[in-house]
Amino acid sequence: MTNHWVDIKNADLVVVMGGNAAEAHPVGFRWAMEAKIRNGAKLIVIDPRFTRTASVADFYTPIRSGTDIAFLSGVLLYLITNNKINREYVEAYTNASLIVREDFSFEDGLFSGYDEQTRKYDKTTWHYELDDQGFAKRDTTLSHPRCVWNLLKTHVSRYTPEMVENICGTPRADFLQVCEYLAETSAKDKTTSFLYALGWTQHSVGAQNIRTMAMIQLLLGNMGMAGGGVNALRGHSNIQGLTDLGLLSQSLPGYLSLPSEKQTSLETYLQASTPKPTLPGQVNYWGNYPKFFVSMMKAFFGEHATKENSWGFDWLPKWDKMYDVLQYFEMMHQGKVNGYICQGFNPVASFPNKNKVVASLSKLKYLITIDPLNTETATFWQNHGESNDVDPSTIQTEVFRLPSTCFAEENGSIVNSGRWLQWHWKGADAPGEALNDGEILAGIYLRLREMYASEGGTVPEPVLNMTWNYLTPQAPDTEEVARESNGKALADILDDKGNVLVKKGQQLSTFAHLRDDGTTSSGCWIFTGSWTPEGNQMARRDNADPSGLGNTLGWAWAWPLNRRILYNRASADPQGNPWDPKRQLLKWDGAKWSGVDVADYSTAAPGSGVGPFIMQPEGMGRLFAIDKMAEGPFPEHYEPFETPIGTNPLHPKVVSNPAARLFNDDRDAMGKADKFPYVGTTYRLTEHFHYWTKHALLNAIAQPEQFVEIGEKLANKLGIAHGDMVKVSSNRGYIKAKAVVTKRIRTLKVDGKNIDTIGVPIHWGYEGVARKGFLANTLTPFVGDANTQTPEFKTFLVNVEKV
Ligand SMILES: Nc1nc2c(c(=O)[nH]1)N[C@H]1C(S)=C(S)[C@@H](COP(=O)(O)OP(=O)(O)OC[C@H]3O[C@@H](n4cnc5c(=O)[nH]c(N)nc54)[C@H](O)[C@@H]3O)O[C@H]1N2
Ligand SMILES: Nc1nc2c(c(=O)[nH]1)N[C@H]1C(S)=C(S)[C@@H](COP(=O)(O)OP(=O)(O)OC[C@H]3O[C@@H](n4cnc5c(=O)[nH]c(N)nc54)[C@H](O)[C@@H]3O)O[C@H]1N2
Ligand SMILES: [Mo]
Repeated sequence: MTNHWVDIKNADLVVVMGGNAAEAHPVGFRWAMEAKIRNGAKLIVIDPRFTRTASVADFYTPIRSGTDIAFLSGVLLYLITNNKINREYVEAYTNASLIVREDFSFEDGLFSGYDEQTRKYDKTTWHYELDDQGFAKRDTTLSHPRCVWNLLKTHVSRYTPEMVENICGTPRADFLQVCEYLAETSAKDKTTSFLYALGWTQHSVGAQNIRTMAMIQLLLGNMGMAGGGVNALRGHSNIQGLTDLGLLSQSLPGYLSLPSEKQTSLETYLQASTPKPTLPGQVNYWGNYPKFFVSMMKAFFGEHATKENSWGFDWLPKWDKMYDVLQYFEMMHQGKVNGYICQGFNPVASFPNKNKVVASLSKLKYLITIDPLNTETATFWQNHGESNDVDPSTIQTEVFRLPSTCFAEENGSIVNSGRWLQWHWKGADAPGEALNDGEILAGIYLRLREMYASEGGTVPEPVLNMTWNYLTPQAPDTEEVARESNGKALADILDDKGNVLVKKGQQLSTFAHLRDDGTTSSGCWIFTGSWTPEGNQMARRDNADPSGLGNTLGWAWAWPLNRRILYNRASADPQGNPWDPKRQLLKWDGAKWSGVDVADYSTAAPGSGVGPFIMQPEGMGRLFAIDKMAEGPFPEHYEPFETPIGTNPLHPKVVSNPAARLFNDDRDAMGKADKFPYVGTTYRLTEHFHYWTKHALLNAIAQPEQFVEIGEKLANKLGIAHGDMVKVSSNRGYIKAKAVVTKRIRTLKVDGKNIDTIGVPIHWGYEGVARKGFLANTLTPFVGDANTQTPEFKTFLVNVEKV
């Protein structure tokens, strides 16, 4: 979230699209209700199903799953044509006025630079035209034909209300009603908050779904505003912490990137990772990359990391390709992986194409699961009848189960969707022989280190040189790890004039004090400030809220630097006056910004032209994403890989995302609408949490067994009655389930055809105390988003029969 949970109450319009907050985030959803009931906000829902969120909304309209880019691009067109934008904001704070290279193009569904062989883009042409000094050319009158604004207008011109209706199946009048709701919040004193989750991310175009919405927020002038923002409602309670700490295959803590094999030296790596400003005078905060990186290496390797050995750069693994989970299971499937450690992850249940996952695990030599529960993954080798019909005698994988504790059984911090690090305290001791994850990992690490020390091995340095100075090495305290993440001074840190800012040995209070000369260490730069000389900031529990805007700066601690609303300088106009006085976050006092939030770059004077989007080299929000997105600088509608209409009404030559993550055998496993005519979509229920709570009796009683939802019209046509047993099949397998016949799912008219959707909740399997049965992911396709590799769980093709 750029904003945070409590801030939702400040919105005039809450749009839930690509999520079902009432059901999946029932506690946080109170802030949407607070906006509606106390502040008179409107709540609208756009979802293929009439959900529990829709049931309390002011307005609901359906959409065909996988078509939100068309819908949102239609909104962009509406806002532009009807001049319902915050023009001043767009001109000053977005890259609308920057001029794009002459050789950039878009034709027949493809942007310039596409290579069909590698299914990748060369992004060189997606860049600004630069002047002699290397700065982007700009036309503040927005009249240059190649300024972002005019390119955007041309790009979205195809997404007329007719086209939106034709692609999305949303009735035109409903679509226009949504446009009107949004348009109202282009006023300077009105904001929209978008709440989304998997309904947007779990698509082969997931990241671009979110970009399109972010572009709407820029046009409306809603970024940086209380009650505005781009608000991802995160899933697992600490999944925000997972990305913050860089637990993805190409990441390092604090959104640094792991070097690639092409970056063979510290110099080439830092050069590639440290951007130069693209407009004069901009903050370009990522320009500090070397300070974050060197400080992290000092936290990893301590005294072993020196200037002479490039801070241990050679000890980091270098990636040759992405090792996201899809890639990894593909490699396993090809027999290229020996062992797999599965920690807090149940891929047989949660990953697409369950039969492929089981076949992949069957090729391992060993599998380790670290989990408090028995999972389908741990018992993948057992025959569970129709739902897991394997022959154990043919599977050689040795499975080790290491029982772990659960989060409530240890101290630690959890980062919520609003980037708040909240400290929590252990509630109870874990049963039996369970150890916490830290102890398990420490145990494995210390034994490996012993083996490297006594037996040697290839590249022993990363293991032997790692800092491990915890009081009890085999059981690091979460407090020690938290202090390490925050970081400290390794020598006296001086300012420009030679005054001591931080004394040697002291905890740091801000990442502004990080250095690239080895005198500071910090495990995760964005967490600097969470554990200062004043102690654990995450444990603070003062909920005072003087402004009434809900920022509660004394409650827990938010990264970065306890800032609650990102880009908050954009809440004031270029002269420094708040766009909306009742949403005033900051005030300029002649020397710095301060107020009811921690200012984002507090010393940039109004009128100085220092853009509020300080992480971007141009200091502006991007309507044209110059070099980031895998499939194009503008979002474009591509059909899901299993498309019910078999074509793309905009450009039949390029149907689906040309840069999506897809392996050859999975392409062959895609089904077509002739055999699988219905759209399958998967989702969760309040009564269960994924695949854990089927182990808990009360949850198992509340929702005892797999069901699927079928619209009345289709059910009548197929002769299926409420409570009948049905077989739902895709080109990858089938499940059997009880039919719930419902009015909540409508038949939609798309590209001249009637399209029906089958809803498949995800929570059951063959372990636990709920009724045993199939795994929903038997049905889903093994294809991922081009940027995040998130699987396309939300749209695929199925058939339904009564059994
Ligand atoms: N009770 C409970 N709460 C949970 C979880 C749980 O298992 N149980 N899981 C947690 C986790 S890890 C996560 S990530 C979150 C997920 O939170 P959500 O994303 O809110 O949950 P889902 O139920 O997966 O899907 C949300 C909605 O997206 C809709 N949808 C599907 N396709 C599309 C589309 O193309 N466009 C639009 N506009 N909507 C679409 C679906 O119909 C569904 O209603 O929930 C978290 N909260
Ligand atoms: N078809 C379909 N598939 C989906 C989704 C969907 O919407 N549709 N949603 C996807 C999403 S968003 C998610 S997040 C995934 C979830 O996928 P998983 O993360 O694989 O599913 P969980 O059941 O949450 O599994 C987490 C495991 O962690 C264990 N655990 C709990 N606490 C601890 C701990 O402290 N330490 C350790 N070591 N283990 C612990 C639990 O017992 C559980 O077995 O599913 C994905 N799969
Ligand atoms: Mo999730």
